[in-house]
Amino acid sequence: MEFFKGIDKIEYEGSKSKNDLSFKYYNPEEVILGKKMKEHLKFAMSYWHTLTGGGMDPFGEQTIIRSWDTLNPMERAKARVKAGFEFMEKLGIEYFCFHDKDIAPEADTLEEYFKNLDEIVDEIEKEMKRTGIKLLWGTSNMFSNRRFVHGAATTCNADVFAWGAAQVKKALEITKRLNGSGYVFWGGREGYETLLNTDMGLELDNLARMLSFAKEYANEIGFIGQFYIEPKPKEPTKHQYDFDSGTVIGFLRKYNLDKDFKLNIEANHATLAGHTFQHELRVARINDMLGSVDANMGDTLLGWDTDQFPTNIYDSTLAMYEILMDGGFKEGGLNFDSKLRRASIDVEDMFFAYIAGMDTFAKGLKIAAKLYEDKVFENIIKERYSSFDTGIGKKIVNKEVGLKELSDYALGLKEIKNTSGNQEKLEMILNQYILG
Ligand code: XUL
Ligand code: CO
Repeated sequence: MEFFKGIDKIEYEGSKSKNDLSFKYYNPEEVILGKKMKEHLKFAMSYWHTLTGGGMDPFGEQTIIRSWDTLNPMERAKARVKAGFEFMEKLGIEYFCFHDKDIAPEADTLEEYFKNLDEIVDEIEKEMKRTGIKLLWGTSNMFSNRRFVHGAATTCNADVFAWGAAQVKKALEITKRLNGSGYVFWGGREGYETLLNTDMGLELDNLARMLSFAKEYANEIGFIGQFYIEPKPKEPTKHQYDFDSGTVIGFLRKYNLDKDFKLNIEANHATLAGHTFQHELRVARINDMLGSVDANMGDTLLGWDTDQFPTNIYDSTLAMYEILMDGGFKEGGLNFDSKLRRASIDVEDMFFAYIAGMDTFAKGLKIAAKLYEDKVFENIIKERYSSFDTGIGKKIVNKEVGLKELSDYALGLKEIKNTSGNQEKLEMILNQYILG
C-alpha cells in the first residue's frame, strides 16, 4: 500500500526549479571537500514528530490527521512503519531515529509492552533490509507516561527508577538488534520544579547511576554504538539537569562518564538556554564531545520549544562550519527533531518541511565548506591571538611564568596597544559568502 500517492521520489533540480517538490540545493551525490553531500549531512527522520505528531498544543486537540490514525493501535503502528520507510525513500533519507514509545503502543504490563515492541521491530527490520535505511539512534521515552511524574532516573520513587531501567534495557537491546549507531538520553523529566521537595544531590547521583548501568549493560550485550546526552535547559521541567553543553560536560566529568558519552546538540534547546546553536556546538567541539545534531529552530518571539523545521541559512552555515571543523560526523548525523505547524495539515506539508530543512542544511554545508577551505575565520583568529605565539604570550602558554614574573613584565610595560575585533567586517565577509 502506498501512503503518499501522487508524490514521486524527490529529486535535485537546482535553485532555479519552480517545482516545490524538488530539492533546490540538496544534491546527495555532489562531492564537497572530497565527500558526498549525503555523507556530510547524514539526514535522519524523527519517527515521533513525523509519524506520530498530530499538531496538538496545550489549548487544542489533534489537527493533523493521517490515513493510519483510524486503525487500531497495533495496526496503526505497523502502518506507520510502512509509511515512514516510504517517506524516507521518497526523500532519499538514509537514517531514522525513534523512542520506544513512538514505534509501538504501551500496555498495562511491561511484558505486553515489550511484546508489542518486538512485533513492530520485526516489521522495522524487514523494511531496513528492503531499503538499506539505517538507524542513527534509538532512545527510550521516560517522560510521557504519568508514571514518570517525578522523573525517571531522578525520581523520588525507586520502583519508577527500576521501571525506567527496564525500558532503557529493552531500548538498548532493540537499538543493538537494529544495528543503531547510537543511543540518546534526553532527560525529559530529569529536573525539578521546586527545591523545597528535592534532594538534588541524590537525584544527580541517581542520574549518573542510570547512565553507568546503561553503559555496563551495553558492554555486556556488545552494543558498541555511541552514547549521547541531549542538553536542554527547561521544558518540561522548570529546571532540567542537562541544562546545556557546559553543564552536561561538567556532570559527566564529575561522575567519570565523559569518555563514554558525546553530546547530541539540538538547535532550539541551545536558544532556550540563551545560547546560539553555534555556541553549543563549539563548546561540544572543543571538548571532543560533538556527536550528533537535532536540527530545528525556535521562534525568537517565543520562549518555548517550537521545534520548527530549520530555514535559517545563517544558523545552518555556522552549524555546518563547526561540524566541518570537527572533522565531520562520525557515528552521529543530522536528525530533524522538527515538527509541522499545527495548521500545516496536508500530507504534502511533510515533504515541503523536510525539503526546506534539507535544502537549508545543504546550502549551509556548501557555504561552510567555502569558508572552511578559504580559512576565513581561522586565519583571522590565528592573527588575533598571535601575541601568544611569541614572547611573554608563549611563556604564559607554556606555563614558564607565574604571577611574579608576569607582574615584573607588566611593571615594565609603557603602553598597552589593543587591536580591533573587526566584528562588523567579519559579519560583512560572512554575508558575502552567504549571499554569493
Ligand atoms: C525534546 C527532544 C526529544 C529528544 C529525544 O525536546 O528534543 O525529542 O530529541 O528524546
Ligand atoms: Co531533540
